[in-house]
Amino acid sequence: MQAWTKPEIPVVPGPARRLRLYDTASAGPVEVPPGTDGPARMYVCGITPYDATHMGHAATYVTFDLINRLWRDAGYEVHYTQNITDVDDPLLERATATGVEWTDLAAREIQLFRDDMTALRVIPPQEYVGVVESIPLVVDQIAELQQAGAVYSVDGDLYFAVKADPAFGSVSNYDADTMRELFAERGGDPDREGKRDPLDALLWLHERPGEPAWDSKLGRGRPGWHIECSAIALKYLGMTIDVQGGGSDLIFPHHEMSASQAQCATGKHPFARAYVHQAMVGLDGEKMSKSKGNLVLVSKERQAGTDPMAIRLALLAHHYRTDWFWTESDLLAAQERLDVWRGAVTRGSGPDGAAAVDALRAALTNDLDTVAALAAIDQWSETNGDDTTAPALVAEAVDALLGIKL
Ligand code: 5CA
Ligand code: ZN
Repeated sequence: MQAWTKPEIPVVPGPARRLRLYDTASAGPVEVPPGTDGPARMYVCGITPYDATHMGHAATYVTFDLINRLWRDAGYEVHYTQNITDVDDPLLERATATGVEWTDLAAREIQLFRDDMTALRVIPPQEYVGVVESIPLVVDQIAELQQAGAVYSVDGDLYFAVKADPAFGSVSNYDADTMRELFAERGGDPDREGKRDPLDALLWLHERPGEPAWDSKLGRGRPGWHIECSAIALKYLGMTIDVQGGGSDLIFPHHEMSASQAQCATGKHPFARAYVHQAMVGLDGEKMSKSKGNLVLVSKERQAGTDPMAIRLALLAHHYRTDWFWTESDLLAAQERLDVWRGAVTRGSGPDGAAAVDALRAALTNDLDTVAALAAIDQWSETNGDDTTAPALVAEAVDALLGIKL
């Protein structure tokens, strides 16, 4: 599938720094990629296209865009893949509820997402891959799992046996009760009769009346959720990737399952060197989510005339590992900051530009500390100095590293 328009990315002079990120699996910092050879490989879970793009989605894709930018700054070639869950229960349910074709709904929301990502200056992935166009790939992946002895059938539906992966559980490190609870909450079916383990995950759902289905050697049906990300990541990036990314709502079961399935299919471990998770953005005391309907949409804000750079700056004002609630004042503060920064980079001179750029790099490579990064640019903007090259240099660095065009 076509991604979206790539923004210009200036090359910033001065020594880059290596990136350290908090890894959910080891509950500590890791340096990714581990060596100096590229490419750096990242897979980020994409949207289920039925109500895009809310500020939580935007926070997630802006966070992983920072990783992309910092890797490029450090001289790595970046290989980035993102999926689109363009066939799944919530999408089909929304289409039925609103009386539209599921394919039309998906196409409309994907286009909206592309436009939002372009406006927010998010660098597109090299491969932007839908599930519908990946059915043969997914089927082959399930067949590999069958060969590994990790698949069984319940009334014609195929399941992944989590016990087949000795490392199952090591992404989230959740206890059994938590896993079961989250599995039930997030699309799983722990109580289905005939399953060997309540946590075993659906790989292939045989055809249901009135639902889309595809012919395959597994029978006529459609893929379960987690296998799409294992299959697409393995096909385009291979083992072992540097970063598996998404929101913290995907830690379990989604990232646990997609990693386990990839590990079982390849016999290699681990699927990713770092599992990186954006904390949840909420509204009025609750997680912002399509199912709850409490959404602030990027597209609506843009239509209302909000500068997309102010939206991006509002998101960056919160550290990615802290849950937060979106409010109108986030946007007002961001617009104010944007005005100050724009004023500062059009001055004839400012404080030491190289020092400001280094402070920006130091903050961002330290587990994406955007709060410190923004403070460094605030300080530079609010101080006078006689470095005449500084305004242009700082504007370039803010563009290349934060993705904010001043
Ligand atoms: N298609 C699947 C992933 S394979 C999915 O979770 N789609 S989604 O549309 O629900 O979410 C898209 C991305 O945004 C995911 O990475 C998800 O973790 C993240 N996300 C969803 N809601 C929020 C939120 N409130 N705050 C932060 N990130 C969120
Ligand atoms: Zn995914």
